[in-house]
Amino acid sequence: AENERTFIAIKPDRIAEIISRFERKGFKLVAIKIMVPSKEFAQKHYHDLKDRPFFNGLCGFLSSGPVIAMGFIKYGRKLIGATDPQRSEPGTIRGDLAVVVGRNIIHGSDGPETAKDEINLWFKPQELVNYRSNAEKWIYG
Ligand code: YYY
Ligand code: MG
Repeated sequence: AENERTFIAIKPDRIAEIISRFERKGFKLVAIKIMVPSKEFAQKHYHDLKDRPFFNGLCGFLSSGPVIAMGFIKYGRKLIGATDPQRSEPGTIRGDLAVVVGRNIIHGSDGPETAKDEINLWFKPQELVNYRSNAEKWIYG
């Protein structure tokens, strides 16, 4: 649907390059901030994976330093690439910029429903901005 959203979280290396990939593809940035998530916050974010053996390390990694959290309008995961960077296609963010699975530099929500939950977890309603981009004005008048 037209209003589907994606939640993206990245580690602070290559911020500009990663944002520009979404921008070039026409994703509209509606929320952004930098924060250091607590371990408890990371556990909430990854709650679906709490029974996996890598859960503790993964939450430790997410809370180990600053994270840039972003909400985009448009849903899609193709730009991100497969979970394991060794299997991500060249041209995807993970394929081009990541090396090991436990440190794969970018999180993207796995569907429009999860995206809603994740945007609600990471952002307050007033942190989401409504606007029309220049491309939308140009195309739709
Ligand atoms: O959605 P995506 O990030 O592609 O994969 P998930 O299955 O949701 O796992 C989240 C996160 O966990 C993944 O980005 C790296 C880490 N992980 C891991 O360290 N080892 C695995 N075998 C699977 C996932
Ligand atoms: Mg996932």
